[in-house]
Amino acid sequence: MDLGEGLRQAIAKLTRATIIDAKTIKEFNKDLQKTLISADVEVRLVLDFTKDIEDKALRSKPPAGVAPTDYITNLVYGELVKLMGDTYTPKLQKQRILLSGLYGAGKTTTAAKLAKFYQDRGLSSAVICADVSRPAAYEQLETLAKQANVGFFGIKGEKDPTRIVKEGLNQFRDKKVVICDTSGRSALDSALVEELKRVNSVFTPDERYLVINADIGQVAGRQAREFNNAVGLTGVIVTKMDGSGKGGGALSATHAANTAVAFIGIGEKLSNLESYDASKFIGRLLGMPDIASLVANVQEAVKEANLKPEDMEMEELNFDSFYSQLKAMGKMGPLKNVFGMMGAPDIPKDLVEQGEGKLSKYKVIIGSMTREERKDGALLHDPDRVARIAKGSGTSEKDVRQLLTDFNKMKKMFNSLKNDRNFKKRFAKFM
Ligand SMILES: Nc1nc2c(ncn2[C@@H]2O[C@H](COP(=O)(O)OP(=O)(O)OP(=O)(O)O)[C@@H](O)[C@H]2O)c(=O)[nH]1
Ligand SMILES: [Mg+2]
Repeated sequence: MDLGEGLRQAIAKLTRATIIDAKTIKEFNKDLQKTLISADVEVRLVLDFTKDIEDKALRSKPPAGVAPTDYITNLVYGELVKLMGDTYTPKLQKQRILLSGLYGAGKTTTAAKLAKFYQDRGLSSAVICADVSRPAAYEQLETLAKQANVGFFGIKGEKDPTRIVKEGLNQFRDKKVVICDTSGRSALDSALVEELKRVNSVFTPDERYLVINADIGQVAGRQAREFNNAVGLTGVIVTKMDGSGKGGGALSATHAANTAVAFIGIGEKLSNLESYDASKFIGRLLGMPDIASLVANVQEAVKEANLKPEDMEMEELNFDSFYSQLKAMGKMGPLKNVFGMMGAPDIPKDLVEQGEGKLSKYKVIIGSMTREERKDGALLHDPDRVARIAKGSGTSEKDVRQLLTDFNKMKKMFNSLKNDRNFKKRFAKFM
């Protein structure tokens, strides 16, 4: 279970309680502790956190007209934001950015993402490859820079990173943002510190960001502290927030180490980078709508998925509508986040990430169903029908059963969205 899901479940349980007393709060806190610790938030931080909630929830009374559970939810929200750090406002001005970090943290990808981030905001950008250790580092960054449509500089085979940086800076004098990618190591050793210091002295960066992978969880705190002591950081970038259950641990530990999270990486694509905003991040985890980014995301996603408000007034799902819905889902990558922000977060990941191959297979399978079967999925509990459809469509029974599984998942999700009046109201309001 991920952090958001755990938090939402704890709050849902609290909402169902008839009275809020010391015992309910204690139990609620226990749920919070479990989910935070499983997200790898440091135990000490978790205990402080739940103690604060207990103190506040028991000592203060909700203001008139506010339901106790809403009051406590808000309290939790506020405390989580405090736990996970501050908002970072990227400076939209001329600057040099140095990235450092251990092997595979996401430095090279992030270099290109950052260049795109600033260039999309009107600042011409370029990247320099000063990673002289990793084979093919040059090609990797060159390819990414091309994709991002930003400048690239490197010298193949050059072993002195300071020479590369000097020439790169010379070449990019008229660029507004220049980002330097550096060598990784398996640990922060003296050789890495030495190399970073040398690059630092010729590059003279305005920002020195440490790139870390969310998967390392609370170890992020120690790493941030060590790099900060060695080379002086202006911020930390936490990547792979999309794929890790330990992101909460990494963020809280970074914050506790007195270093600021500047950006988060939320996917492999070059556009999957966000400047860090703790309240937005927590709001999303809790399924509380964040109005500004919600509107922007909805507009973008709706345009892309060709979705109309009527689509939310769905009839009972059947195989006729399944294929078109599945196809729309595929285009709805961004909508997944939007749903999350509107408080209906848990769309099965595999439904959104259908590959083209699977889709076309499903199309022929559905084409081999009789009209009755298409209208009434229950008929397909019959193994003879499954065998016939597999044969007719030139697929296997396993494929047909996979389709049935996906179908049932989507049906379940549609039903829960349909019955969620709040979600529908919010959705309609934003369209
Ligand atoms: N899902 C996801 N993958 C990411 C993210 N950022 C980077 N990656 C992937 O992580 C892998 C490693 O990324 P790199 O950018 O090569 O990491 P690096 O720190 O430059 O690695 P070295 O140069 O070997 O030290 C790549 O496959 C990236 O696509 C992210 O935010 N989300
Ligand atoms: Mg690299």
